[in-house]
Amino acid sequence: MKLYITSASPYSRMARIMLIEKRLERRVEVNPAQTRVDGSPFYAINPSGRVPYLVCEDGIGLEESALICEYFDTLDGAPLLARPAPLQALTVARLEARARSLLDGLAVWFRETARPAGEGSPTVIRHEQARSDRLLDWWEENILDPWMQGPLNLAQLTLGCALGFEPRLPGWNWRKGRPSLAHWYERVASRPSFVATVPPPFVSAH
Ligand SMILES: N[C@@H](CCC(=O)N[C@@H](CS)C(=O)NCC(=O)O)C(=O)O
Repeated sequence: MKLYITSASPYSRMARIMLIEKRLERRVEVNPAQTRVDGSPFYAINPSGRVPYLVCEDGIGLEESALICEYFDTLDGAPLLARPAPLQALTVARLEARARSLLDGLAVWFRETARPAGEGSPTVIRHEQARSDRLLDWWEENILDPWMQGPLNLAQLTLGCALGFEPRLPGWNWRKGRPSLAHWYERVASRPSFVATVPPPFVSAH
């Protein structure tokens, strides 16, 4: 299998973490992809141009980080991710959606920051900063939910990658006033799979 990633992408990081957690290093070749570049050869592999992207052994292509994580988890018939019984499925799905909202907003914030000088929108950045503040306050109140404290699941993986996006957003101090969330994060971030996939710091060109 071939996994296409960029080292800075938090979505790619989710797939890379699962690859390590599931010890799939020998089965999956990890390839850096060129994203957001005119004429990138990656567009011939994945028409959406997004990472992560997995080309399975039978040639089928999968996009979406959560889907790729689920796929990796099912390969050996011994799933690692904690899954609720069907009647509780909504409980975990709603936590995962909340974490995904934070991650999606941070990705937009970063993208605006990284645009060429004069092209980033301060209005969009302010909007995303306010959104992340509200969501982080919500997480500070809800991080003791049993599904966030128990074995790893997609909600924890997504939230961990959102909070772990901090090297890409210089000056973002999500820990301030959120001791429970900071405590929770220390445990997740100490997993070897998280340690091995920390994104590189962002250095602004302007
Ligand atoms: N919902 C997708 C989001 C993936 C995504 O937006 N990836 C970004 C990198 S962080 C990307 O590939 N951007 C390139 C582009 O938009 O052309 C997922 O969960 O995998």
